[in-house]
Amino acid sequence: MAAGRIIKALSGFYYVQSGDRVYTCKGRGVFRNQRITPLVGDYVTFDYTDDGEGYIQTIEERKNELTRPPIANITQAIIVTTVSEPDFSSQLLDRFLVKVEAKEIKPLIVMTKKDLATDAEIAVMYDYIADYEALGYTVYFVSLEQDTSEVELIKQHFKDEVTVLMGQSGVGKSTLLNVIKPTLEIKTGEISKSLGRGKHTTRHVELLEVAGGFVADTPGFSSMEFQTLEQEALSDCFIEMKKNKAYCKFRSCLHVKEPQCAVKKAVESGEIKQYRYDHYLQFLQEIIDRKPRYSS
Ligand SMILES: Nc1nc2c(ncn2[C@@H]2O[C@H](COP(=O)(O)OP(=O)(O)OP(=O)(O)O)[C@@H](O)[C@H]2O)c(=O)[nH]1
Ligand SMILES: [Mg+2]
Ligand SMILES: [Zn+2]
Repeated sequence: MAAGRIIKALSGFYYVQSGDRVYTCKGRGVFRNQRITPLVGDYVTFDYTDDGEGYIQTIEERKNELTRPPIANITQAIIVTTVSEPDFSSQLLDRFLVKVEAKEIKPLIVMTKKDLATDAEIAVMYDYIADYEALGYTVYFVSLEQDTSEVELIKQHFKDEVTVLMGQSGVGKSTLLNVIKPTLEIKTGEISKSLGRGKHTTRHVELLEVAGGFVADTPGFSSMEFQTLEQEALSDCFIEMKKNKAYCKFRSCLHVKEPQCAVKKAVESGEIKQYRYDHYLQFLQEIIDRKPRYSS
């Protein structure tokens, strides 16, 4: 029996890294019966034969898990956005931040394609960057191919982390990894021109060893719903609201129309940015309108 971590899942096989070796494992039948699916990122124990093939026996309790991408025990998310191609959307950035905050994953924001932006666009981005930095987030704004010293700083963040790259298709997630570790040679592409709209260049889920940590590059997706997040939990995912909500008159306050709401007061005073609050209201409505989900 040995212990390791699943670094890749493909066609019913789980590739488990233990020490310097990778073992090709199958899940025990009991997992199927219990409807447990081993996930990339799972810490497992497994039996194996001399040829390096084995069966996963136990799965350690997960610290967290995501469904898109299906991966467990993530410690960090790098949210990649662009200043143009595709255009920057603070709403989309907040959507990713909410996802990440809800799972207690540490976010890092990387804005790419600085070289494609006009001075006016760059100025707008720096306003946003000041806002997000004031919230406590770390933000890098770079041209991935040109700003080598800044990319070097981003690289430092990978060490000892299990990182997921998130962001729309075409923002430069795979490019970032290629620049940091050229031997990866991940396929990248311009979605709108050569491959057609919405066609992803990144397909399966795998943890790659990059700069002293593990990273999952994932295909970008344009729609992202809040499938399990509850109404009451949403304001905790806006870190500036989380601080204020303790002072709302009602403990169940959703910060919409309730009297003596500390969050709304902070919006009026400018302490909370109007656009962040608008996104909160938008996401809240999406959660309220969400169709109930029935298990099986
Ligand atoms: N000019 C410029 N182009 C960039 C930059 N970063 C990425 N690109 C280009 O943007 C295109 C898309 O990059 P990818 O790395 O494939 O994007 P992705 O986020 O991995 O996309 P998906 O895998 O589809 O989700 C490629 O042609 C890159 O060369 C940048 O900072 N500046
Ligand atoms: Mg990619
Ligand atoms: Zn309130």
